[in-house]
Amino acid sequence: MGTVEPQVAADAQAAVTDGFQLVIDALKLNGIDTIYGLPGIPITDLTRRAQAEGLRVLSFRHEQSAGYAASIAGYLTRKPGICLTVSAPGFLNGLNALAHATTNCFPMILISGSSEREIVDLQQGDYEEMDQLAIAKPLAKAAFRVLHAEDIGVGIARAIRAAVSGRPGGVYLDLPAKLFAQGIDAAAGRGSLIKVVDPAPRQIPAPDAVKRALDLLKGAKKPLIILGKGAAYAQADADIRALVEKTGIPYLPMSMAKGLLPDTHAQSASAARSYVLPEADVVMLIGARLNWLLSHGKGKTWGGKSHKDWGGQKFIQVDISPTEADSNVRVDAPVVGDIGSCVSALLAGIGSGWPKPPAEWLNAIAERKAKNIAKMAETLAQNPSPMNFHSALAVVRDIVRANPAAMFVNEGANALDFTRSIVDMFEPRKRIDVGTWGIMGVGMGYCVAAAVVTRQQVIAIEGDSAFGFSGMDVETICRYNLPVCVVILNNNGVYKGTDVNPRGGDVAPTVFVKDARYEKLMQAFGGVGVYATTPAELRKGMDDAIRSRKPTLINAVIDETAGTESGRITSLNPSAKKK
Ligand SMILES: Cc1ncc(C[n+]2csc(CCOP(=O)(O)OP(=O)(O)O)c2C)c(N)n1
Ligand SMILES: [Mg+2]
Repeated sequence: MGTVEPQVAADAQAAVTDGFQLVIDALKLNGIDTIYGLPGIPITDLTRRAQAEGLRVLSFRHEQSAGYAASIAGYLTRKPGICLTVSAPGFLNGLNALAHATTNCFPMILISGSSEREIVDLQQGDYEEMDQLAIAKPLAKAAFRVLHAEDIGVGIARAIRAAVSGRPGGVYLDLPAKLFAQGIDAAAGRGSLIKVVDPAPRQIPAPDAVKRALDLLKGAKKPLIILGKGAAYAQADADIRALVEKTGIPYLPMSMAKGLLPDTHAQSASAARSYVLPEADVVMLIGARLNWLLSHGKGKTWGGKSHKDWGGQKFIQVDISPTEADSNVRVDAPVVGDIGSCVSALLAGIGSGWPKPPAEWLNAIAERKAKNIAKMAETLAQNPSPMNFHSALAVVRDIVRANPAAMFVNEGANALDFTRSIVDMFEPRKRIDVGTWGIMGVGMGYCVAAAVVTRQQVIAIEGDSAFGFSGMDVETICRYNLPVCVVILNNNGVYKGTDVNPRGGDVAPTVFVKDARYEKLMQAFGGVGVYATTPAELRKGMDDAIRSRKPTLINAVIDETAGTESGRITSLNPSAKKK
């Protein structure tokens, strides 16, 4: 008898599974291999068991960084990035990233543990009490809660579908503490899991919509194509390039669409942006929205007489969402479908022998481009002391050209705007940045996810303020020994380091500690820290980092007078009449 009893007990154990296990099994069944999160009640054992089951569990120092990592992993892979947090405060820390994912159309699932429903709903003061589902709803594309272990399969399937289908976005999944320990029959548990079939079904555009768009494009005298990050997300790189090249139409890449075609491409109109926007007569938007980043498609940027006037352009809008068209100005030819299917249908309609745009238009753009590029080359060739944004970014530009496969992270104000225009990208989905909101704090989370997902070298160009939002996660970079080279363009503050408080006392709100030694932060965790005051020192630091693949932070000291208020969006900043 004594030898039989343990066997019976083991069998009984194997016949039962629990909520922890079912969450892990459901994620694995759907090809999810990485969790970005931060442990604590009630999800600590979930992180342990997920790791034991072969999932990669990346632990951060703040949920916001974990969330940003998950969001960009979703963008890069077209699979939902998973962020896992504890209840109330951990959930709230992750929520910023969830909203960011929804706004930027990145597929992400924020999974948060939550406290006891009975106590939360009666507001009896539970540990980390909060009605998380209600709070997440307005910020997420969808939000679900699972109360019973047998519903975990459905809950995760619904979350995956909601995150990646149609226009992708952030999804919230609420898992109360009690769920994790619930035991159910193992066979029933297995049977309840769902492997999602075709999670992001293709959406084929209607042939008449494609024809309407091509007819409009064919009649254009000054056509322009604008590529947005939706186009980059689609991973239809060869077709997008073929569409641009076969039509011969000049194109502008939005920030994260840089590199879809190499920025040095003859048809790129980036260096003549302020000429082509007001001059174009037909504009085809591919995965780009007419939001603030494109001045809402109207006003002076587009040649309108005043702030809200139409510039006269006709728009073709290729987008997954049928409600995107007409959001800001009239769209004459909406083409609704997934970008890959739309571009391939447009390509088929174009066939061969599509007439090139009038030479007059192409020559006018080429002339502006040449002039602006020559002017920029002159500025970049200068070597002022102290180093400024241009002389530092001339180095970064060379290094990215020599390492086109490296992932490139960028945030800040001047540190963002100068970098975006100076540093060319050569391959799709290499540049990841502040996105639709111009959000600060994505930096270190993006670095971790970019390194983990792509296994490529990561280069991050960070404003000193931008870096501070997620700076502690350099420890995470060191802990996982990731090939990340962070360059801080350090001008002692937000926009610049020269503001003074007229009353004396505290320093001005935009100013930081002068000559802060950020590189020591990286050294504290075993990484390489470099203090660079010249382009030569910066170049050596970056070269060494890329050669060694060691976590590296370069504190690049920039002239503190070099920036402008709000970088390139000064016009959006209400300025007090009385200073
Ligand atoms: C989450 C968040 N908080 C605040 C801001 C406002 N903001 C825009 S840029 C910026 C920092 C700019 O300074 P820095 O990163 O040092 O870049 P610089 O212009 O100095 O190169 C701030 C705080 C923001 N965009 N996002
Ligand atoms: Mg700064």
